Amino acid sequence: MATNRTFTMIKPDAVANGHIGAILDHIIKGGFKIVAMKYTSLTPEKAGEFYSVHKERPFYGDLVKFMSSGPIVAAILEKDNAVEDFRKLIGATDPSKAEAGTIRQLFAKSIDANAVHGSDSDENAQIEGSFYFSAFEQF
Ligand code: IDP
Repeated sequence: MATNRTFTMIKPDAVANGHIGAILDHIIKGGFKIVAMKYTSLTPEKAGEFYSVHKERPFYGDLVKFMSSGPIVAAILEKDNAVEDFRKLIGATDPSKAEAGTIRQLFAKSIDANAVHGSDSDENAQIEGSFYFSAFEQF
C-alpha cells in the first residue's frame, strides 16, 4: 500500500541557479505539505553513502562529485500517494525527456544536474528521510 510521504532534495544546480523558491512553490501548489526541511550540504562521503545503490553505475563518481559541490535543500513531503505523485511532478530523469510543466523540464539543464531528487519507493522514502532527519524532526 502506498504511504503518504516522500523525500526530496533540491540539488546543487537548482540552488545555485536561484530556483529554491520557485521549486518549493511548485511542490506546494502540487498539493504537497512540507513535513520537514533543511538547507544543508553533503560531503563526498555522505553523497556516496546516499547514492550507494548506484555505486556500480558509470556515472556514480560524477554524481557524488556533483551532489557534494554546493548547498542543497532536503525535505520530507506529505500527500496521498506521495511517491508516485511526486515522481510525476518532477518528470523524467533526463530533463529533455521530461513532460512540459514538470520541475525538471522547467528548472534542469542536463541528466546529471537535474534540479531535484524524488524517492522511487515508499521504502526508500523512509530510508532517505531518515538519512537527514531524526525521528523527532519527522513529526
Ligand atoms: P532518478 O533521480 O530520476 O530516480 P536515477 O536513475 O535513480 O534517477 O539516478 C539518480 C541520479 O543519478 C539522477 O537523478 C541523475 O542526477 C544521475 N544520473 C542518472 N543517470 C545518469 C546518466 O546517465 N549520466 C549522468 N548522471 C545520471
